[in-house]
Amino acid sequence: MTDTEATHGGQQAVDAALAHGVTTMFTLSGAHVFPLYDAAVGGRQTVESGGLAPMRLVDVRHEQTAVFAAEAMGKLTRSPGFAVVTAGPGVTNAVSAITGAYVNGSPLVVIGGRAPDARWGTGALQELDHPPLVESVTKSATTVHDAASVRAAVDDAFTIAGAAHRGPVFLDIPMDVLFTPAAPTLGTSTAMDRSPDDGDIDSVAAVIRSASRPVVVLGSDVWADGAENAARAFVDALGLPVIANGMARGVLPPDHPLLVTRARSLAFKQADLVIVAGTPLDFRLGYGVFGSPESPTQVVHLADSASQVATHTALAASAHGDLSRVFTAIAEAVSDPLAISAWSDELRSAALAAIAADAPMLASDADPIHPARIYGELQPRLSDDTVVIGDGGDFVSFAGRFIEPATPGRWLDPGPYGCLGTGPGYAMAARIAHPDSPVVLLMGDGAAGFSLMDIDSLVRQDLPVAIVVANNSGWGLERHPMRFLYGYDVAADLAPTPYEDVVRALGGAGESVTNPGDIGAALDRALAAGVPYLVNVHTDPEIAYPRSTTGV
Ligand SMILES: Cc1ncc(C[n+]2csc(CCOP(=O)(O)OP(=O)(O)O)c2C)c(N)n1
Ligand SMILES: [Mg+2]
Repeated sequence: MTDTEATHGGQQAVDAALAHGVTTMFTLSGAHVFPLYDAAVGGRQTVESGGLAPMRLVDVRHEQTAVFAAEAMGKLTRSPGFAVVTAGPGVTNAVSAITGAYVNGSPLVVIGGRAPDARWGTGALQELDHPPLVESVTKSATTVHDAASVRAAVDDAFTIAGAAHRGPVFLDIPMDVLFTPAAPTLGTSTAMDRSPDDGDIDSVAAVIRSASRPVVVLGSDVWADGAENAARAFVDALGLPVIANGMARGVLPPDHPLLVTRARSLAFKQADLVIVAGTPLDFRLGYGVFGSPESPTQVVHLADSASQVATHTALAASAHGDLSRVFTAIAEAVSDPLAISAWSDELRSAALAAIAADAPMLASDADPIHPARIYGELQPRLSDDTVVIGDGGDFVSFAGRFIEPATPGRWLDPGPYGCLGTGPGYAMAARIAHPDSPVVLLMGDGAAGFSLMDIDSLVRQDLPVAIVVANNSGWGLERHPMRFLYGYDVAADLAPTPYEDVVRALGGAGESVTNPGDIGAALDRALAAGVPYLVNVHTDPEIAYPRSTTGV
């Protein structure tokens, strides 16, 4: 078939997605989007003969799971994930997940169905003008009104979503436009010039050269921009200690002498320069204010694009562009390693001391179970390629502290938008993107309630995942801050529900654990199960993750 043959909009959209290397469409059914399915499966003949479908169709039980899964494909593969949702409630159910992708900078294309143009304004089923709803949380949100333009519009959507700074693109296609065959016109995408500015690089280099206690923070965009090797070469060449966040965790392996993530507060207090790369200067980084008011620390911000360079705080210097080129250019401009080994050794020692100090907590025999004990058992069972996903409050904060990934791009946390319920969707994507790697999904019992029904989708589609729920019978990360602020808590209690029974009913398996000594064997069974397997660990409701702020 040539590109100029008349095809329906679903075919045009799927052709465009395939041309961008997309292999999976996540969806929940609705008649408004049937042509997209028809194209994905290759039509009736392919389905009836059991032939090879052009694109894998993964259907779920709630649209948010479809979009969380597509977002996670973007995070894991660094090219846009793809979700299709039906008109009206299909789109509104997708909004939180689209927003998460926007805040996380995850490349994602979402196509929504839409009531037919020919009926617009007459009260058609699920008639809703979606783009204004998602405009503020997407890079682009438009409606395709011309049947011949679907291919070009979807092609552009993938190009825009995948270009730094990455993010979601939304398109809706009216039913009559989508069902009507037309000869597609092709898009014309142009590559952006992402070279960093020489002057910016020189300024950054000058600041770095004069620092005596610098520290580097590597964030998710380092991974998203494919800059993990350049980042490592940069810190190795200059001898810079590193704190890793988000998808950049694992850029330096746990035994690397410059990895000082666990000495983060000491580093931020005493550094004279913090170089933040590939992540915003948001609440997770004290809004970019380090040191003390008397001697504030200098800050350099390196971003994947101009729009991401912080404007809310004073910067000593900044640079933006292709992050690999940014790192390489700065390393060349600084040229010699800094004479800071006493400082980096001090931070590394502090990090190792913090890790050593955790040992008793990780081995805790407390009854009820201390949540840290779960990590004590999990740590030795994680292979270097395991994808670890966190969906929850305190339990996931403990994960951030105790799990140090060996490679980047295999740690999926809720990100700064912090939307609970991502877990099953993220796990689905991890299992598809890395079919040969173990996938461990860590969930709070509260978080589990948002999307446990989508274990059904994992079961039906033969996507085994080891699920660990830390069941503290409540919303721990709300219970304890409320007690701290008010002296009491409300709306924070849940029951010690046997969530494994839910998974069993859906065709998976699982067990409850109340004895710390039984956790390890239960994890082994979960990892070997070959089906979604939920280990429901009943943990002490009184234990809060030790934190200094509520993150507000
Ligand atoms: C969709 C959504 N609703 C509410 C919140 C607020 N919130 C943040 S953490 C948290 C508690 C999570 O409880 P759980 O998953 O059981 O983990 P725990 O803190 O108990 O370990 C809540 C309700 C949120 N982040 N996202
Ligand atoms: Mg909980």
